[in-house]
Amino acid sequence: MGSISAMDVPLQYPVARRDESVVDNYHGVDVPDPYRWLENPDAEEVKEFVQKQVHLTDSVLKTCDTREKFREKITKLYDHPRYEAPFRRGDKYFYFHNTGLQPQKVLYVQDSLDGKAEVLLDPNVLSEDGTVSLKASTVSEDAKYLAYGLSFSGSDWVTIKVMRVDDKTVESDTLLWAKFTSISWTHDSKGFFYSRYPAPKEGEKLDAGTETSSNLNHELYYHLIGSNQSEDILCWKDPDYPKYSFSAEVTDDGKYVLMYTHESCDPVNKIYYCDMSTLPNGLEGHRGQKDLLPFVKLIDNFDACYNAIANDDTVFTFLTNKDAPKYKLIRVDLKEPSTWTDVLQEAEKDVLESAVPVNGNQIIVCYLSDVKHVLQLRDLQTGSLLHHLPIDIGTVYAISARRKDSTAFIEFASFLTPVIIYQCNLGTELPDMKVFREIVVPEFDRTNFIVNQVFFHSKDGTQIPMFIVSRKNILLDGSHPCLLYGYGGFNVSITSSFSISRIVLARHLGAIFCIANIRGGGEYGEEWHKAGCFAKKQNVFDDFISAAEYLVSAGYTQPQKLCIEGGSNGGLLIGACINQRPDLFGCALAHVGVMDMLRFHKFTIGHAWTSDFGCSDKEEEFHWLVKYSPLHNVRRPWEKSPDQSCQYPPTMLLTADHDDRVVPLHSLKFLATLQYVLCTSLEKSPQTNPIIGRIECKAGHGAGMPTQKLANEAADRYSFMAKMVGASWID
Ligand code: X98
Repeated sequence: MGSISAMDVPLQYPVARRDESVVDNYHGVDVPDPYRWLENPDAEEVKEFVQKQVHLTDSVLKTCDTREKFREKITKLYDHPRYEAPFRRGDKYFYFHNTGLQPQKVLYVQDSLDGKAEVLLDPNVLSEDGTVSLKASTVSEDAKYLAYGLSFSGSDWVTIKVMRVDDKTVESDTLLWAKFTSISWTHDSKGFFYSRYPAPKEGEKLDAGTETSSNLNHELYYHLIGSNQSEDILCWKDPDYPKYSFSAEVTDDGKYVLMYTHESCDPVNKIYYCDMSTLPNGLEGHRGQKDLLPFVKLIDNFDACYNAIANDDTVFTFLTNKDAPKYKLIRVDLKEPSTWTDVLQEAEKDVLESAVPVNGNQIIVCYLSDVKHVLQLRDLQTGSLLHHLPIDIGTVYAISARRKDSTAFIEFASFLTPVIIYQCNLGTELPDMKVFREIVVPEFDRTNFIVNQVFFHSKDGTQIPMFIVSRKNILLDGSHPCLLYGYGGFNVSITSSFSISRIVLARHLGAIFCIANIRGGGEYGEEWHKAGCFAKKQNVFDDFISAAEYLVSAGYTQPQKLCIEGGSNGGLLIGACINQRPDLFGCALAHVGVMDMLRFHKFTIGHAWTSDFGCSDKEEEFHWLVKYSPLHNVRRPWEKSPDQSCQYPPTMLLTADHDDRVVPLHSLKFLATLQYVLCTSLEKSPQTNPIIGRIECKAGHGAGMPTQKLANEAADRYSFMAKMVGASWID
């Protein structure tokens, strides 16, 4: 689709070498991979390619005249105090807070909720540019120690450190090469469980997070405070299954350690447990021993997902999807591991997302009901409903409570509510929900906007929900710039959230923004997820395309003004959709996408995604993947469409040098292919819409990005969108 405001002069794309000699044979089918050389991030040629793309993108962004306005406005709106829900450990309270424009949130400690708060750990002092962020911070039960993970430049790698809470001294403990780890303290505060991979090879250690090698052979350790990492107790490994990953959780009563084993990103797991009181010399006694911890197998197949909620001695309650795709609560006595009983049955329509024990014998349960959260207080023993906990239409981001607490903190947000933290007192006859903190964004007036939820039909007739956020009283005359966002995979539900940059888009471009809750996500439980996996992945793209068609036919927008956006698995969604329907969109923003569906499993944690995608090593699965893989489906639309001027929408691919979740090579290879096929062919190409790559430095998959980088990136992509869809700034 031709954009309303194409570039003033055609872009000069860098010439990227094509190595026609690289051809793979998949099950008898030859597949060329001429940009294989872009898979090596350390090669000079790749660095040059990246530099040239950065230069080209800068030259485009310089012409986007709303860029500075976006940057200024977004930065200004970010400049407000933000808080997360407090949590209690020992006799202290802890919470995260950002005063506004601090690059990273800071951890505070106080003796009581209305007592003086002190900074406990400020990651902003750990780097000059705010690119060191906190991950997996955990306070010991007695609040004596904080174990915290540091991530550098947005990488998934974590270095764990330990601090004494009372005098804030940092201990010498330094644990390297942790990744995909929780931190769980034993209740004696002598140490904690964590997970790590073997250290990468020598050459790969230099700039951790830029390597692409596979993450294999995860191991579970126990670290004793004050000791060297080399002395850590190896609790579990399974070299026969190098793709397995392990995590540990000490139960609320401090008696057991539960070990979860995952084989992929599928929500299925094994559960083993160890009664730590049965270890003859405690965990310390295991130091230097060859044996792993004597775990007992409770669930030893990957038949479903099991998450421990609570235990009374040997009686455990689990949240599970075993025979219940919308999840339920079940109970087992470890002494009788073959007898499981239902505590709270699967609901007919709503997905049971979480259950948090509180106030002795109660649980706060959170359901997802047509993509909106619903909270209830129930009896832990019987599952019976005690009270509804009233919340507005939106998302519960956190429930901070312990079984021994009579107060819970509930973090709530929605498209038009920045964050409200409720303090829910359960010590009274009726639960008492009061606003503990409300985040106020200056100059944001929610009364100017309206949120609608519509249900449209996809290609195969399935009803798909979509949120539409717009200014009030808009005319449905097809005139509005529109941003459509989707994800569509991995059981991830995209619920209502507050976004400063989208509010600026709506307020100053008059744009509508929409979230399509397409299949592959968890919005309606495991069936909804599976309906967007494997051979059914095309459903995800069909749903998203139908969402776009709905927005056009209902008069919200028109193709030239419609921008699509997605990240990660959602970046793949955008890549596939511009290949399949280049005519339907006026702009495309694909962040950190999986674009090479034949080779994704070879890099970092990519092997874990075969649970949604399948794998090209298998013949049948290769045929699913090659059909929609963005990299392998770039064709000149003017050659196959009756409209000979049909071209790809203006497209921005975004990636970052330390993205070790979806390695940058996906976007680089896709970018080179799009530019070659569409823009630099020998005959005159009608492709005048720009195809550019924005490659961030010292950033990763998204988590831990400093505030100013977030604002700059949003300004770049939305000013690009504004120019491409012909939207001008409204003061
Ligand atoms: C991941 O790849 C999640 C990565 N990941 C984790 C953690 N554990 C994992 C165990 C097995 C496999 C992957 C794991 O983050 C973890 C555990 C404890 C604490 C913190 C982390 N995801 C997919 C992704 O990023 C979908 C969402 C999660 N993708 C990128 C899928 C395709 C594109």
